[in-house]
Parts: sequence; C-alpha cells; structure tokens
Amino acid sequence: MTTAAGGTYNFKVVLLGEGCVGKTSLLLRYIEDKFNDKHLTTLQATFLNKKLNINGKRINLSIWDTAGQEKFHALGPIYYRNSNGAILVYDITDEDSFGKVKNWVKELKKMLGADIVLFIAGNKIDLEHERTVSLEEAESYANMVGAKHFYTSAKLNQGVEDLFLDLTQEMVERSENNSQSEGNRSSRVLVVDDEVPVQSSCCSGTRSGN
Ligand code: G3D
Ligand code: MG
Repeated sequence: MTTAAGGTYNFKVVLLGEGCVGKTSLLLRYIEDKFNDKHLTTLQATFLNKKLNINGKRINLSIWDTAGQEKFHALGPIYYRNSNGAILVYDITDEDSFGKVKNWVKELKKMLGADIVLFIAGNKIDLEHERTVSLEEAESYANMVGAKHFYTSAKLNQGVEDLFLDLTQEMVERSENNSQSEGNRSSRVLVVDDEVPVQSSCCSGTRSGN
C-alpha cells in the first residue's frame, strides 16, 4: 500500500530550466518568503525541505535546486533521478529559455516516462510588458505534453505557493493511483510511520547560517 495511513509521503521535486530564469528565486520565495536574498548566489546544489499537511495527509517535499551547472549544460540524470515531480521553469521574456523547457520535457519523458509529474512555470510575469513567449504558445505546448502550466513571479510572490501546492496534490494523486493499480511495485514514494504530530504547514531549510 502506498496510501499514507499513519505515514508520510516523501516526494523529490527538481527545478529545471536555463540559467537565470529564476529557479533559485522561486525556491527561496516558497521556502523562506525572500527575494534577492544575499544567500542567493551562495546556495549550492542541494535540496530544501518543506513539510505540508493536505487534507490530513502529511507530505515531505525535498525540492532540489542546481548550483548553476545548467549554465554549462552539465546537468545529468543523476540530478533528476528518482524524482516524483519536476518544475520546468522559463522566463516569459526569453524565448530561448522556453526552448530549453521543451528539451527538458523530451529528456524527462524519455528517461522517466510517466513516472514523473511535469509542471511548467512561466516566471517573471511582473515583466509582462517585455514578454516574448506568447500565452497561446506556452499553454498549448503544455497541454500537448500533458504538463500543467503556471505563471509566477518570484519577485512579487505571485503564483508560487499555488504552483508547489498543485504539484504536490498531483504527486499524491499519482502515487495513490499507482498503489491501487500496481500494489506499490513501481512506486518510489517512501511512506514511513511517524508518530510526531505535524503542523498544518511548516518548513525547515537544510542550509546553515539562516
Ligand atoms: P536561476 O536560479 O534560474 O539561475 P535566479 O535564477 O533565481 O538566480 O534569478 C536570476 C535573476 O532573475 C536574478 O536577477 C533574479 O533576481 C531575477 N528574478 C528571478 N525571479 C524573478 C521574477 O519573478 N521577476 C523578476 N523581475 N526578476 C526575477 P539578478 O539581477 O540578481 O541576476
Ligand atoms: Mg540558481
């Protein structure tokens, strides 16, 4: 059984996309509600944790961010291995960054098939007047590949919470469906018994020096 009766869902989520689209900013906004923090440039490839309680289901997200290896085209499968969800981020003012999202969709589908929940985030919507990726192009592409599309601004804190919440709900659904149909054979979600009561929503960073 993958249902989490008395247990906790543990999901790995990876942030992917071209350099400078705002991946680290989205993560810091979500976890610490900060923007352009001085930690930003020192954040290394690592993950931050977020604990959630959705309808009584306890969930532990490990959200992985890069150390900028994407700028050197050096992000390999080891980074996204065993992910339950991926957020493919582009900058709405940068057409090339949307092209990079398409490359990631192809790679993830090839390597992980239907095992991973894919979300696409068009970031920097505070720069709407500089937009070069059209709404129609982005949304119809997302539909075509079966990914949900969100708009975000890490700067103005728009759409960020919804993005992570919706992704989490989809991962829970996916995991429950898998467990019903396959008796947990292919699920990579670890469900652990845990007697410690969890707050309805709390978070803890893994970085030191906060
Ligand atoms: P990355 O982790 O994808 O490489 P970063 O991207 O989070 O480091 O962000 C790259 C730059 O984009 C940063 O600017 C950051 O402040 C900016 N940025 C991130 N999100 C937004 C947003 O929603 N709106 C706007 N306007 N800018 C954003 P600098 O100047 O530090 O390079
Ligand atoms: Mg970064």
